[in-house]
Amino acid sequence: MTATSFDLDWAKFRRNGFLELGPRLSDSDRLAVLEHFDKLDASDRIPPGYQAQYDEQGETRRLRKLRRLLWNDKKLFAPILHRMGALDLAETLIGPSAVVILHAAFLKPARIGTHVAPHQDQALWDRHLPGSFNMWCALTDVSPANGGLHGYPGSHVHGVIEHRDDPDHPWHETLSYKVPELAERHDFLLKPGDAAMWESTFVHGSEPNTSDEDRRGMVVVFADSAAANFRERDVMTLDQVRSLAAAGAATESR
Ligand SMILES: O=C(O)CCC(=O)C(=O)O
Repeated sequence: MTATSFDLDWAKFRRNGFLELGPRLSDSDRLAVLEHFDKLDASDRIPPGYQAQYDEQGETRRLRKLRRLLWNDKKLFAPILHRMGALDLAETLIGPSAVVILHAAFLKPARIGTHVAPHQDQALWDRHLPGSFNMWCALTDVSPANGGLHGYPGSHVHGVIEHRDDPDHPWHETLSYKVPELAERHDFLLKPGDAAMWESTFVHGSEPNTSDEDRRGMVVVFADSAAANFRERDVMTLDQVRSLAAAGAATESR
């Protein structure tokens, strides 16, 4: 499979730290992913490789986050990452040394979905991964009405900012204390299948979901395996994911 070059406003990306990419995921792929997550949400035996986290209230327990999607289900996710252009985007921005380091779902369930406090991804990693970026894809509508997704334009230029313990956020240290000093918040307004991308020092987060509809998103993170000191082992190269995608396509056409 050959790479398609992405013609995007890279100057804007460098300036703001993020870009909205418009529609990237087809409805059929999106519905396949949602069906997969629905099955896992209904199951009390999720494979431990997904490192499932839950939002809970009273009797209700719903999936909040799943990790390592590609590693857990290569057959489903490799062709989808290929078709949504994630691999080509990584090749355009980073080059052929780009690798997938993370692939996760943020599933913010209706009524009980909790917030993701403002943070920089790079600050939560224990190693510096220069040039890394996220491609986040909406699986449902995404707007402030359902907890949405937001970020702070230009926040990436400060490099990694000190994160602090946050009593309101059990999942990780946050930048809640810093928000008043950041530029005006940008709320992403995404239709199902739309995607956005951001640099790993771009400050972003989301609010609780008080609506009656789930707000679901899937994120894939790429880093440059040719960067100095790169020592991630459990990664997938673009060629590996493309071969898995090609193998999936061959099976489907049989
Ligand atoms: O989907 C969300 O609510 C947060 C996403 C996020 O923090 C991430 O993709 O790094």
